[in-house]
Amino acid sequence: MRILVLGGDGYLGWPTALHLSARNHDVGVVDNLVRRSYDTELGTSTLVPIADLDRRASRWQAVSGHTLSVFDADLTDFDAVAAAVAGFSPDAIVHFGEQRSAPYSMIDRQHAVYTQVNNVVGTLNVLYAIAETNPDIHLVKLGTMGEYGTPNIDIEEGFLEVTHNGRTDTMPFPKQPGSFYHLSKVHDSHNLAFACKTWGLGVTDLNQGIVYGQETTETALDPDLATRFDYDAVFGTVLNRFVVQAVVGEPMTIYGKGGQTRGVLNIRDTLACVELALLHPAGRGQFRVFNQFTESFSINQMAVLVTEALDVACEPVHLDDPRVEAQEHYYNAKHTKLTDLGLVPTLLDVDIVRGLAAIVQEHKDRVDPSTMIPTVDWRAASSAGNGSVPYLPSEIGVAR
Ligand code: NAD
Ligand code: USQ
Repeated sequence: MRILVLGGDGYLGWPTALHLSARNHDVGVVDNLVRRSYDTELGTSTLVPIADLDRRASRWQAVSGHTLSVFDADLTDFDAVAAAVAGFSPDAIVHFGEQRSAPYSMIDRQHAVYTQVNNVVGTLNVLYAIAETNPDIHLVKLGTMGEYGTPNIDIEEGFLEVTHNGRTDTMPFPKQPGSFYHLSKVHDSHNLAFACKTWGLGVTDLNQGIVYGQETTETALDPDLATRFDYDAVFGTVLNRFVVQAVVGEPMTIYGKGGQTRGVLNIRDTLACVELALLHPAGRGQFRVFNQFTESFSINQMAVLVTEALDVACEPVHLDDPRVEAQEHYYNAKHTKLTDLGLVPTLLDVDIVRGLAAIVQEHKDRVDPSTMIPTVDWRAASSAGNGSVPYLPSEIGVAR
């Protein structure tokens, strides 16, 4: 297949591009490198150093013999998206290219607006580019399990059969997202479903859980092929953060009671799931939803697992939860569609945690503990910045 990976310079997009290229697909990578500018804005940095995109691509060619086509394009610029799609002529597009941090979207009005414009407009442009260029292109779009929130009923894979006043219909599962970022994914999902119905596009919406891990088979081949690893309080996700905190001797930061339960998956399973979705495409006019995670844990359980796996010097701390979220709740989310297609999960255990800790250990001199303290307060609605994170609104979305 010819596959265009949008957001292909990011944590997940880069290893996915390599994974697909290694399997002899022709892969193009689209990115405007904005993720690197959030680091400049926030004063943060990936724990594992990463090469620039051109160097990554040329190193991959040297190591594997495969060429990656690189497109420097902002998805909110329709002409640039259309040129990349027409120029590469893909059979499928994998769309990772969004602002993906919930805390970043909750910093203040500018960051909320930026996140929703970037994500919703970018995805709309991709849909239009597909519809105009070649409606047979299968779009595999990264959504999030956080679209559903934490309802007091079982979470189905995308749709719920509802009987109301004696009549029955299958409806999109109700959405109760917990941040302006997660809301952007809900808006995307509605736009995707509408485009499938209206233009007959074929789309797979992957409602992915929290990803942990850093190394994949291909990224391990050369330091210049490494993918990023975020541990700061804005972009770092919980398990990755706990492992870094444990290695450097900082307390693991449990927000609130720690009964928040989430679906998680290993970074290697992200690659496998995307590949399965590509190999078994949605048909024309079909809007599919897969819940992409392999197991679920409460935050307290994650802290216990890391404590058991590593020689942890500090007790975890329960901080006041900076987010507005249920801290104890029912959670039973279905996730059978990808295993039905053949996914063999890589489950979290002490060996996986130790493997990740070894990577952290190698780079622990790069850890800046000050960036691990949560400063974004969900309850503070500010149109002028909450003062805790330095940023230049005029640069958001254009800084390189
Ligand atoms: P990331 O921030 O590391 O990568 C996203 C990439 O998209 C970056 O390289 C960024 O520069 C690029 N990008 C953003 N806006 C763009 C635009 N307008 N034009 C072109 N490129 C743009 O994020 P990630 O962790 O790799 O996540 C990838 C996708 O997976 C996101 O859509 C995210 O919502 C989803 N997801 C991630 C996780 C996780 O735990 N990391 C979990 C569930 C879902
Ligand atoms: N949490 C802690 N301590 C921490 C960090 C987080 O207790 O130090 C808690 C949070 O309060 C939350 C949970 O852990 O309840 C998850 O937080 P997170 O930052 O690990 O993940 P989240 O904000 O949900 O976002 C991440 C990715 C996002 C993706 C989402 C999948 O950044 O792109 O969409 O995971 S999901 O959670 O299924 O929505």
